[in-house]
Amino acid sequence: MSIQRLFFALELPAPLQQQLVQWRADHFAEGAGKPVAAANLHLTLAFLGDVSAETSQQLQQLASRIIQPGFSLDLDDAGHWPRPGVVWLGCQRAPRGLLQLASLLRAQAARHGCAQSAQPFHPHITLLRHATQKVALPPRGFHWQYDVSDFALFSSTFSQGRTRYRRLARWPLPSSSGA
Ligand code: 2AM
Repeated sequence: MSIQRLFFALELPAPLQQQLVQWRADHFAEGAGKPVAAANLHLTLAFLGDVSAETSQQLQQLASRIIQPGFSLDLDDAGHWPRPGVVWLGCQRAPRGLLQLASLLRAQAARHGCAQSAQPFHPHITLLRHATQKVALPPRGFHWQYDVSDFALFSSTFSQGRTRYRRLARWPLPSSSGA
């Protein structure tokens, strides 16, 4: 049976990925860490780890039954976690819809044997990895906003020194106005 490394995440619109990459280049020193490729910028909702095709199918079926309106995400916060060496972008106030969706996916994953971190969920987009030294963060005042209208399941593979994410399935989060 094939095993895949999977995670549920929010995809970022391609123009926003490009804007973030530009902002990162403008505000972080070159040696600050290893930049995540533009196409790989995402917000993880639930990390599943290495799972069987059967578990993947079960979790996809549960994901397809989620009925939840979309929400607006304000990216207006950044931080540095020196221990995992992550520089991230996030939100000062996470929208309730985001927390609900992540909580549901994480609970479903845990029930299917995908161990979830004991750390509280802190929604973030990883910008730099291997950032274990002190990093100067840009002053507050930056802000990107986008409307989240779906979530997706991705596989992650690593080969020839590159991490590749591939979207396996996507589910809509309808507009809350019903439009
Ligand atoms: P990160 O960005 O904080 O490193 C795909 O690997 C995604 O899953 C990444 O966004 C990564 O989060 C997250 N991830 C990888 N390994 C993880 C783990 N052991 N626990 C929780 N999340 C993990």
